[in-house]
Amino acid sequence: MTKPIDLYAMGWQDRSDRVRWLLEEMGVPYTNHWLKKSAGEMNTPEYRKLNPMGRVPTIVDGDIILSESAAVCMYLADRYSYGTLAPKMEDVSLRAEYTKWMVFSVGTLECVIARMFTHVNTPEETAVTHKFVKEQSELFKLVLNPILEKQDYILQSGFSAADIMLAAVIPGAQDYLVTNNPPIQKYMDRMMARTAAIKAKVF
Ligand SMILES: N[C@@H](CCC(=O)N[C@@H](CS)C(=O)NCC(=O)O)C(=O)O
Repeated sequence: MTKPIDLYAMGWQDRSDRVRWLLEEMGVPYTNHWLKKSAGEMNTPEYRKLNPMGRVPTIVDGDIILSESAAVCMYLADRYSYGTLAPKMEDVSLRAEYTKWMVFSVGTLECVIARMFTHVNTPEETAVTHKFVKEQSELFKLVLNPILEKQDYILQSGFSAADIMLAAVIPGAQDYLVTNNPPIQKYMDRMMARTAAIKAKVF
């Protein structure tokens, strides 16, 4: 690596937090570029060249320009922590589990949680949304609790980028998934205590 990775973000608590956390865990040098949405900085021709949708996070790592937080974290962990924060391809079953949790975090968990920001335009709609998130959270507990009751991290092999993705997303459903649910509460306590997470101001 010749130059620090450029990380484009809006603020500490957007989806760039998980990327920053991973970079801190790996000790990979990076430069934060804080974009002010209100000043149109996500809409400039220069930024749209990096991310045509004008969203964050985006990274530039040499010739690589990449967006989508899960893809960014998978790329970075493979490139800079292969075999440690990202299981190796030859560890077939571990790698399969890892990939599942990376995709689950954004494709299943975050999709549901995101409704609480968008489907809340009237009191009636808000009630329906919260009922849905509550019900879905019961399903999430069915897959997460048995694992976190028996191990500290989502993979049996130990802490990985999959924990970063999961733990960065879970707090969005705090009331339904974490509160009064000791396995996930304790997991989140462990994640929030990590030096890299504190440095990256994820929580
Ligand atoms: N699936 C994408 C979602 C990216 C996304 O929507 N990011 C938000 C910030 S967390 C954003 O850039 N929103 C644009 C806006 O608010 O105008 C990812 O995981 O990176």
